[in-house]
Amino acid sequence: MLTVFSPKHRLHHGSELKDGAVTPSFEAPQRADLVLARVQATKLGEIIGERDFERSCYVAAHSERYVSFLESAWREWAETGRTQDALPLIWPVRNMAIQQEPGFIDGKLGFYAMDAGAPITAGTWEAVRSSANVALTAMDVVLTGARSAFALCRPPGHHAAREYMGGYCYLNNAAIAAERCLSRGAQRVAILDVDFHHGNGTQNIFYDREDVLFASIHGNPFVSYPYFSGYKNETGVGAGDGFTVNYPLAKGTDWSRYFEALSHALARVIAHKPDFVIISLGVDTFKDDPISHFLLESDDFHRMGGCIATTGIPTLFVMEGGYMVDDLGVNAVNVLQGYESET
Ligand code: OKP
Ligand code: ZN
Repeated sequence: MLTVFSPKHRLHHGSELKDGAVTPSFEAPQRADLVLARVQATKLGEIIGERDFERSCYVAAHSERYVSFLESAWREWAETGRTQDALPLIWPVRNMAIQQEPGFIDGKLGFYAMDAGAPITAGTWEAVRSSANVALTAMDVVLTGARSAFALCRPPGHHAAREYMGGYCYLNNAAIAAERCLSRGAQRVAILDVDFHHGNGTQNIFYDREDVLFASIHGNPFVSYPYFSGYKNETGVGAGDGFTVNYPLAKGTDWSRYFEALSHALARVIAHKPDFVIISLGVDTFKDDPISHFLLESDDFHRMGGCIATTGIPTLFVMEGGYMVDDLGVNAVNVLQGYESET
């Protein structure tokens, strides 16, 4: 399987609030470098760099004003004389003016964010853009006939919605890749999100759409981030009703219970008859992940890849989360090798 990777991901390294204190983010540059090292060590396949894509490819999944905000946020923040990461400190909530973009950067940060987990630094936009370009480049490899490809994206994307960032995510790489398929003639796409956290951003982008199925297996939002999205009764709206499928699972979920949900989700994916499948590949379902509560073992990721291969549909893997860095490379590449062993 071919891998697409950009060293530009290293331009983004931010901080986050953990237990009320500012600390270096779990979503650190070494993550992508460790996955790349494992791709190399296992000789998974060729590794290529990303191509550049038009801004309109990002706007296909996001609003114009949100992309403009991402492009200029660091400059606007730095112009006020501040040098630390830009983090929002106020958000529009129930019954506030949530349609009007503020004119000052501090207001814009809250307007375009769901949490304080997506800091903007000097290199953030370059890295974010490269991450989306990695996904687009890998998608094009599958669009031109490969049965699969691996987009080694960083930063991740699945919490980024049409008009907000959050949870380490800025541009939604998987959604941008899905829009790419459709613009290149695909009729239907399925996105299966196996990251521990609910892909609220991807759900948001396609919630009213019948052409893009979104299925997600994740920690029950009643007790897990992102808390306000990912319940079973969220099934889509309008024409999209029935095209969002959520599988919230309990803390302590192990492979046998995970496998049940995965089998259901894959059956739904196949029923959609998609031209392409996109996997939002988070491996923070691992038993030792520092911010998650599932119990998958490294071998289970190999099994997961084998299950995904049973669709027989061309598949793009897009890297999302996974924070136990000691095992991250093995776990992520196990999915890809498990997939290849069944094709
Ligand atoms: C990203 B992905 C807020 C940070 C809370 C965010 C977890 C994001 C997970 N200060 N933690 O789905 O792996
Ligand atoms: Zn996650």
